[in-house]
Amino acid sequence: MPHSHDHDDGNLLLDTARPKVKPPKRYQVVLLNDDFTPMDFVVEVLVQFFGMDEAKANVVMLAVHHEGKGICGVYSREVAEMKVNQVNRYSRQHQYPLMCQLEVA
Ligand code: TYC
Repeated sequence: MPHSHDHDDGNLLLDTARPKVKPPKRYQVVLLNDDFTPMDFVVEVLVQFFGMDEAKANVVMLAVHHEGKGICGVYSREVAEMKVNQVNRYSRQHQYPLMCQLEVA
């Protein structure tokens, strides 16, 4: 008569084979300051790609301007990578050096 798991459903195979499931990592999309990208363009980017309203976008833009970098949002790896690529492509299309990058949260 088994006794070590007599409080569970008795399915020792499933019980011992079950892998540890870790919560997925989160990734922050970070915007970097530069001396050339116009403030209005940065605000437009924050509204368009991060769903901020104008007021929030202005606060974040000024924080990046004064502190050198700032977090635009925190996402799964797939979504964070997509946003970084969208922002950098859009900035290059407009010939601004605005840089967006990924960091593990
Ligand atoms: N420093 C820029 C300027 O004075 C504005 C700016 C803000 C640029 C945030 C990039 O991520 C940035 N025009």
